Amino acid sequence: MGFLQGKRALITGIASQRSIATGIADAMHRQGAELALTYQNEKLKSRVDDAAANYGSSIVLPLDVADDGQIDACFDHLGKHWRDGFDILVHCIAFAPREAIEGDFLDGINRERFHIAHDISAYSLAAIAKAARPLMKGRNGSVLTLSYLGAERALANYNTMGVAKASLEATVRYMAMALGPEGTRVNAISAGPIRTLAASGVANFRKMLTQFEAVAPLRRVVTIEDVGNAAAFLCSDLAAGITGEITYVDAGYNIMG
Ligand code: 0WD
Repeated sequence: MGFLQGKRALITGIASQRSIATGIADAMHRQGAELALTYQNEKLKSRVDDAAANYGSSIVLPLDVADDGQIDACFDHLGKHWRDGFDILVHCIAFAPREAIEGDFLDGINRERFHIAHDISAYSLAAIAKAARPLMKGRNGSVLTLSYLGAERALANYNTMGVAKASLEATVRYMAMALGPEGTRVNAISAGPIRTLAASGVANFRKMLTQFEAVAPLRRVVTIEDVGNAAAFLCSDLAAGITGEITYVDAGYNIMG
């Protein structure tokens, strides 16, 4: 029996088979969780429908986090399927305009790009958790998001997304404080670089992977399976004492000087 048997999980951010959200959904499914999935737009719907079929899930809902109406509708619908609530909310969503994630930080930033990056990559965590709150209350549930080392170090090209990830990590701590008294934990995984659609937007990503492998103590990059397994653990009762934490799944890269 898997360690997520009896748990219900809503997973956002599946954009392809390479998405980190796919690795998390696979791991949670293996551990016995019942899954619901969201898709950002009609272009991604059929892919997410196929993924849901693989997991034996019939709950597939539209969710563009830029749209408050869709956030409300998503959790209204979910409450109709899972009337007595659900246990796990996985946030695997980020976006910044390309100009804001390449070259000189100040050349690339402006008010609108800053706003979009923070809205989609950081505020959206609070927004969906707020909508999910009544359905998750009192179930020893868990919220999980994905961050990156650029939140705390100045890394070439990550730029405005690094600032948004710093905001995301602070949001994790404030949400942990708010939701802890009702039994809900909130954590982030800071993943090492993985080649996904979102990563292909970051300039010189391939070079970054090569440098990463040379420096990381495990001398390898991490996979979506690595992140998925850690996510399944953090969202399970095995991690009942962990909240407000940023857990590195990065082959040890962040400890190196
Ligand atoms: O190296 C990496 N790939 C790392 C990713 C290292 C560390 C962290 N992360 C983070 C990302 O910043 C993100 O928060 O992991 C999370 C998942 O990213 P991913 O798996 O690398 O990327 P991808 O497969 O592209 O999924 C991200 C998805 C979007 O994909 P695209 O590429 O189509 O933008 O986020 C979703 C979308 O499906 N997304 C949205 N979902 C709902 N509403 C929105 C939106 N407005 N915008 C983007």
